Amino acid sequence: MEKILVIGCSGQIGSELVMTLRSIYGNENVYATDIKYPTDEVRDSGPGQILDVLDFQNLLHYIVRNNITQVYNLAAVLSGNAEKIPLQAWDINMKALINTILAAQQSDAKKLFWPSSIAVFGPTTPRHNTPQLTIMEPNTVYGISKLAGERWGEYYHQKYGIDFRSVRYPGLISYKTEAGGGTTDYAVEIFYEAIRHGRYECFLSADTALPMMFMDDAINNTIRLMQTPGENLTLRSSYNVAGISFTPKQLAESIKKYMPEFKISYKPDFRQAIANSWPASIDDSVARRDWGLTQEYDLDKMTKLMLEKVEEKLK
Ligand code: AKB
Repeated sequence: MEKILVIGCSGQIGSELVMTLRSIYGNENVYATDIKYPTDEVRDSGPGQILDVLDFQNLLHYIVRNNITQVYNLAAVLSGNAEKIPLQAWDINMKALINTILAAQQSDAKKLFWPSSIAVFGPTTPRHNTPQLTIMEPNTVYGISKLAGERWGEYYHQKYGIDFRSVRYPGLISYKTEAGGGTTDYAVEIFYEAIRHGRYECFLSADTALPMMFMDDAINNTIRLMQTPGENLTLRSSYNVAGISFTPKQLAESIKKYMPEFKISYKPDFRQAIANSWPASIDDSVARRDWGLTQEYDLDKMTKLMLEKVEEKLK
């Protein structure tokens, strides 16, 4: 019987991941923690509490007391915010990971999912169809912490047998909980502004291509990776995930198919430099081969659903 802990259950990924895991493993077997209050559906459908992953003793106690066997640790300061508080972000991102690894060593929670990101790549990485193994010289605090985290995960797997699993998420697009502090957040904000005001001022330039993925695809693939027999996994650092690559201009054109009056303008800010250092598209053939990464949503299918759901939500 798996007992699963999701750390960061109130965030963009966590609020949806918890509900999907509960539908698979049973509400009572999926524990949800965060330093922020969760959504009503997360709070009301199963166990959980306010818990700070940086507080190691409390974390370990919670894991042992509830016989946790798997942890999804989603706590992180994202790329844009991390640039404003570099050393604090480094501290939070690394400590959150190391605490869950150490807790895994001292408990039965040996299986650990930790999200990495396309931010592990940098300006010297090949920008198109970025390979799984390539030059990695990230120049953002967030990217440096994600790359270091991948190395720590692989190290603890090889040396101490921790069942560490990870994907390099592209930008994630969802309607339930808004993202916060990332460079790819424009691709979520744009839908809210389209519905509210019929227009959007984008903080990236028109032709900035970045890889993105709709949340349902991200959640399904994350769970698929966690359910794959360990012997099939040839990588214990983190798997490339391509998603769909598009520019703000292409996203705006997709929105216009459903909202012809929609208007976009561009006013790049400090996040443009971050986006310029990331890949435009990704090669994820290793993930497809090892654990069957797939994806259901293309740009227009995602746009249509986002517009419908954000409109419903704002009503
Ligand atoms: C961010 O923009 O910081 C994140 C990411 C790509 O990891 N969405």
